[in-house]
Amino acid sequence: MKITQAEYWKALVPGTTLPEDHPPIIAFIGRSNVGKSSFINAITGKKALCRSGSTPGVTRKINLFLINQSLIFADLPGYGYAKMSRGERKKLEELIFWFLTLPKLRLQQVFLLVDSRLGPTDNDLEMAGFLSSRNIPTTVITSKIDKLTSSQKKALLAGISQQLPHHRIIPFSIHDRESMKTVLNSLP
Ligand SMILES: Nc1nc2c(ncn2[C@@H]2O[C@H](COP(=O)(O)OP(=O)(O)OP(=O)(O)O)[C@@H](O)[C@H]2O)c(=O)[nH]1
Ligand SMILES: [Mg+2]
Repeated sequence: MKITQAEYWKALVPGTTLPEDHPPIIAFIGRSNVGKSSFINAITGKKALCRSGSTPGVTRKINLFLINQSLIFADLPGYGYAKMSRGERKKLEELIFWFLTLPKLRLQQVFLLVDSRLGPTDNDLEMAGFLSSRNIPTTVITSKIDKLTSSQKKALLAGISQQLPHHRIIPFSIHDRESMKTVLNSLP
């Protein structure tokens, strides 16, 4: 897929609805600070499309972006940020599950981002299980692969594919053009 157009469409919060004939959605999910917003910016080639940052908890809403007038990218808040208050964390987690269980949601695919350095957390494995229980096609993106040496990369990827054996796994870095091409080629 070649992305020629990417623009902010709208934020989705409980109470707002989507038109029934909305374009199919690809959603980006993962723990806080794993690199979801940066990932969208990298593959769309628009550095400031999504707000990203070094402090976790940057994305607080479900932000929808219209891609090539025919597809929606959904940038979700992250889960599992330990320093957030329990109430705030719960609110974001509820928002994620509210979205994933919206009736008539045309969710085509999820990109589940996992930090290459940490491997899947319990929350990531739980999310992967939830997505597969609902038959939502899921690709695992191992983010920030540039932070690893090549031997670390091998060992970590082997570990991750053991923990998530039924998933396609794409190693990714916002600094690696080849990994961006692989992701874009995997899109319809
Ligand atoms: N080195 C490196 N840093 C990255 C990469 N991807 C993201 N980052 C950095 O990681 C930090 C978090 O990125 P975000 O894109 O805001 O992460 P997020 O998953 O959207 O975070 P929340 O919105 O808080 O859930 C930022 O400082 C990014 O610059 C990558 O591939 N390599
Ligand atoms: Mg974000």
